[in-house]
Amino acid sequence: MSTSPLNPRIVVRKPEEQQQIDRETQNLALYYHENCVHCIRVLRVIERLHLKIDFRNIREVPAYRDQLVEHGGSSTVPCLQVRKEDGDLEWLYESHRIIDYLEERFV
Ligand SMILES: N[C@@H](CCC(=O)N[C@@H](CS)C(=O)NCC(=O)O)C(=O)O
Repeated sequence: MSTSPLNPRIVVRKPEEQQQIDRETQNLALYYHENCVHCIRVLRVIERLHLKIDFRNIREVPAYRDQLVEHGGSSTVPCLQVRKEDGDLEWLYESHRIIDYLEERFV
């Protein structure tokens, strides 16, 4: 992993590294909506780190909101769903916690 010469905050990876990261991010989904400033902060980090994460807009798809409330325990966004190796789902709330998680795991 390196960073862009034009913008040291933008992560650049070799193709094989990116493929490995893409495999890992198949287990992540972000519940969000577009008018949420906290969501936008998380989305910017996802973009900067070049992560392919499943985006689930709870205003466009009511079923996503239902999943979030039923399994996550709250309708608050952003929320990152993490599918662990044993198949269990973890629901990570709070934008700063989500950002810390992504930066620790993918930088
Ligand atoms: N401290 C939280 C704030 C999240 C928050 O306030 N989200 C709002 C949208 S911007 C929300 O989902 N409100 C509706 C609800 O909590 O059900 C964070 O940083 O993630």
